[in-house]
Amino acid sequence: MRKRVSLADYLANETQVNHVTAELVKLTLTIADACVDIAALVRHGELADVLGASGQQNVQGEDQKKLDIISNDVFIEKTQASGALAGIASEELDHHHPIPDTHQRGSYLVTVDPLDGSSNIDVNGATGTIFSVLPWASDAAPRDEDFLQAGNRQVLAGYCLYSSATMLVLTFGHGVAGFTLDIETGDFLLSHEAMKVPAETTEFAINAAYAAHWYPPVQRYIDECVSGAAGPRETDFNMRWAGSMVGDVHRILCRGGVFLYPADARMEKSGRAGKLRLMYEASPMAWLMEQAGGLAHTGASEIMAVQPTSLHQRVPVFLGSSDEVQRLIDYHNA
Ligand code: P6P
Repeated sequence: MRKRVSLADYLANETQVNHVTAELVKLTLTIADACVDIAALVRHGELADVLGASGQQNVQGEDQKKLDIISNDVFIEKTQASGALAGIASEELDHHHPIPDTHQRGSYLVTVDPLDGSSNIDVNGATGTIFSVLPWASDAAPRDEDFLQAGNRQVLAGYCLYSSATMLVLTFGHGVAGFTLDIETGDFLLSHEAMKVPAETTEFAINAAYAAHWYPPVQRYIDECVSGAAGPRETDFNMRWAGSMVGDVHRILCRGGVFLYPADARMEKSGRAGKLRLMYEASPMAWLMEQAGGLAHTGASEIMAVQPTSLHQRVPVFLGSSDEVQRLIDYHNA
């Protein structure tokens, strides 16, 4: 195999060229280490006796898988010791996790979905860890409300995809880079130098089971796609739905596509503005998409511009190939 750039070498270059701080480099390497540990647990599956339900529910009222809890514990245990963090907010915790006094507090906050798509875990489907890093300029310990920063304040966003290969994909605001885990050495090696999302696509991702509840702009968009060459789009479309945002987003970063998780009438009855969470799903994925030349929108606002009002706030999500996201924005404004 040809010599590839390691994550550590890539980060050293980011420090030189793009002034990524040593503290943020340390945090990135620690997050990568946590993901290597989670990947090992996911890869061993039933043999590691970590599959199945935990019998507990998280703040979202969702049944937690054993691996949801274990992944959360691994991520927190590793990153709280990095010396770069002042606090950790997780999908699996009602409130943020403060950094224990035994560890040095740092200049950053992280929000994390430790195991996105965990409903896939028992059927060996794609899952992932999604993370978003925000600045924290104070020496004081943060409060929950200090995490409520818009996506355009992120300094690092990324995910680790646990699938055929384990891949770390991240951005510091200078493009999107993908690293593939060499399971022999445990190193992430640069494999996708500058990921770009084509503006055009004929592939959409949505859970069509909820079609009866969609609002008109989404109904119109999907109807037109499904009408294919005989319809107003005058071309046939394909559909994919991974059941894991990380899996769908990675496919879109690799070959284009448009991902839709809209709010719908069903959710409105329960007061929810969508399913996906802003802080640790929509915002980090939105930055990756924009950095790769795509768009990310709620239908009413760029996702990166949404000012959060709560840690576990949900938003509608339309992201991916810019021509298709723009069409969805236009349909919402029609
Ligand atoms: P549905 C996983 O639970 C998740 O949060 C995302 O990763 C994924 O895109 C979505 O929910 C799947 O939702 O309603 O199709 O199960």
